[in-house]
Amino acid sequence: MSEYFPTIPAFQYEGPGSTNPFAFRHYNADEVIGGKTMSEHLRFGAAYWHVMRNELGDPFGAGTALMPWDDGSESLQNALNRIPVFFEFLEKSQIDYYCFHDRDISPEGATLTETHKNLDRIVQELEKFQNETGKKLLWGTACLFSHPRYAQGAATSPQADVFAYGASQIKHALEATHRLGGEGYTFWGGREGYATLLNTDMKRELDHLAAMLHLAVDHAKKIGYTGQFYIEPKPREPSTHQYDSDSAACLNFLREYDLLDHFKLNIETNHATLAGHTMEHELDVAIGANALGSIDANRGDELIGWDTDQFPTNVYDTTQVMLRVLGMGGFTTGGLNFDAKRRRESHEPEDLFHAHIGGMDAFARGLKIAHKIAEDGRMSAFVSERYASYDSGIGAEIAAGSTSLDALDAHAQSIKAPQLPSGRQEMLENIINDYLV
Ligand code: XUL
Ligand code: CO
Repeated sequence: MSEYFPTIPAFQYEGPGSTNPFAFRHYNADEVIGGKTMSEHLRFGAAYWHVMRNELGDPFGAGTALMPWDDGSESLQNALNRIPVFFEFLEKSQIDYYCFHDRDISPEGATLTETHKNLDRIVQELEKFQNETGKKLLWGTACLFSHPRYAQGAATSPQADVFAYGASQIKHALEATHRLGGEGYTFWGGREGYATLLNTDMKRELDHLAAMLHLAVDHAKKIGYTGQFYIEPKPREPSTHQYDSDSAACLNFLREYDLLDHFKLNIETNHATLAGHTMEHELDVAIGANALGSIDANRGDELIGWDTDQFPTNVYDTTQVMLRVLGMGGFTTGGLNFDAKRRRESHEPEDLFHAHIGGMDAFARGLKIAHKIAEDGRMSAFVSERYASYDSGIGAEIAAGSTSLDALDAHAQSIKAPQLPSGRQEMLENIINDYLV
């Protein structure tokens, strides 16, 4: 088999003292932490769109990425040529999963029928490489935001024929995901929103969006696909407002349209911050509804107001994420998909490896630290104690919904003015820092 990355060795774990840029300092796939191996906890995924298709352009300049294996064409042969490159990348990086949009892996044809034929051919090839390497599909999706036909939305387009085109793409992307054993199927509605309310019937658009999701759920049942559906929140960009703007908006939409039994959320760090939330906030909202499915692992830039999709390197943040993943008992169908790209200046193929090794090590450290914090128990004990007044007496009656305003009025008038214990934020921050060293 020819090597596309001849200068890059297969990564090994060498421990924290290593200075080898192609070795893990913290990610040790088979090391057991709290009863599971690191690879079982972290379930890393690589994004086909960033690894294979991102040319590293920005709004002011053309792409810079060197991709000697790619002839730059939109041909089926070029799409086939990328596949062995991607699997060599996955193998050398010890990344077990991947994710794709239909249009990342396979080009549009002259007709929609030809487009679907292209996808079938590519899926056949991906299946072969999955079988040979043991790599797995974390989730698939359809790209319903790049082509000009989707400029005014796909499921929320004012044109029913565009809706039908989108539905056709979803049907085939779902079937491809099913055939490849994909553990999930994601909806990210990049254009499912509006540029201005002057021309928008929001209620109709939301009804249509829900109709599309119901059609996908029905089709999954029909073909026997039992993977998990996800919605990926993001507030804007490319549209002015996206209906799936944050975790709370998605959950409300899913509840309103009777879809909550079929969907969980795929939460992305940079989307959380664009929504004006922390990642922890978005995760807690989802976990509270038992709806955290998967994570698109990346980070934004504090100084740039758009989706910079940088690799996660901040151990404080990865610790916060892993505290929550451990707290909910781990991923089931989901994982940590690196929806992240190199900077435009990092244009050499080897930068793909530096980027992913950094993200994997940052999450491995986050996992180890989060596990220690959980074992220590002081953080969770503090939070339990903070709400202990709801465990008995009048608090337990409030929590159980078995009291009334009359009873609370009588209680409040019979007691001394309430005293508040400290929230101890700084003490808790110090506990986290104790474990970061
Ligand atoms: C865009 C984004 C998407 C989704 C999949 O910001 O995150 O790549 O993850 O469509
Ligand atoms: Co994403």
